[in-house]
Amino acid sequence: MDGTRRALVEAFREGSVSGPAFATERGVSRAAVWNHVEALREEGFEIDSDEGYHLRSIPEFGAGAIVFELESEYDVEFHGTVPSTNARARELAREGASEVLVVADEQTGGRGRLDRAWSSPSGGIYASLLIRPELPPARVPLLTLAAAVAVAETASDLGVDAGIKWPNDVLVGESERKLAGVLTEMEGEADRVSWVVVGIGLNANIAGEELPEGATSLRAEVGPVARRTVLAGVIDRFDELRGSPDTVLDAWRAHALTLGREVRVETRTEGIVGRAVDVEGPGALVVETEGGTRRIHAGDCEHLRPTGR
Ligand code: BT5
Repeated sequence: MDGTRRALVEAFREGSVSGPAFATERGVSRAAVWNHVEALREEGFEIDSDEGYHLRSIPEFGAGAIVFELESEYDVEFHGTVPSTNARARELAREGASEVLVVADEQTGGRGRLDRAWSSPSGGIYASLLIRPELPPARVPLLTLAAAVAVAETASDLGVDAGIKWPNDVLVGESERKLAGVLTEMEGEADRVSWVVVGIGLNANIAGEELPEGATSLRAEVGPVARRTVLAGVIDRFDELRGSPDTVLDAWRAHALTLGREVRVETRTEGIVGRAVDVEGPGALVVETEGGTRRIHAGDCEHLRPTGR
């Protein structure tokens, strides 16, 4: 967010502030202050102007509100409803855009991996980050792990008992109900990525009854949340991990529910049963089987026994 606009929101949040005094203090024109106020009002910020300006509320969700909370520098495109934020981000990628976060309150055609459906009622967080990292395609799975870490840590900060099932499911509690999933899509050549879209679906302010079986939401776990703050927390943490890729695997291990567990992993060609012992770069699950050690790069993982947590 523009520095003056951010300072203005911070100042008006504290109490009533006179527009001219703020303008003088920041060294900007009164008209500029007025323009910022009008733009914020259009974004849904409630600003009183009886005796000076006073910020009454920040919208729970929306482009302006997310940009206000975000520390990292992404453009935000917000939709009340959209078929799929990943599909929209792919479209933007084809138009040449980058560093854009596409967000929706609801999706009508949300997708999981392998073209599965992602249930996306209003009240969730559906977000797709379009980036053009300097990475060989083979290292892209690291970004998926980073996104799962960012969600798990943000949920834990809210008091949710969240952990990660390989590679990218964020699950809650002993019954391992699914809170979030990540769908990464990319285009590139052998040695260089052209673009990556990291899509995150996080059940936020959704009632349990509206979710598929085996799923949970932040609302069901800890009550309603301000989605702008939750999403900004996830994206800023993701941005940090993206900036120090060498820390991703350890961060992932720290939240892993899969390591040390008996698992069954369905790959495209076979089902592998064994004990998951580690994750290796760029995101392979290491499984000890009766026939020896296997490194699995992609698949669906099932935890075969309860955690004992
Ligand atoms: C995932 O797929 O977990 C990745 C989901 C990514 C969704 C985001 S939302 C923003 C962006 N735009 C999109 O169109 N997609 C991304 P997968 O591992 O294949 O899991 C899919 C399975 O999770 C489904 O088959 C259901 O069993 C279950 N499921 C569907 N909707 C769910 C929900 N809202 N919460 C929990 N589980 C769900």
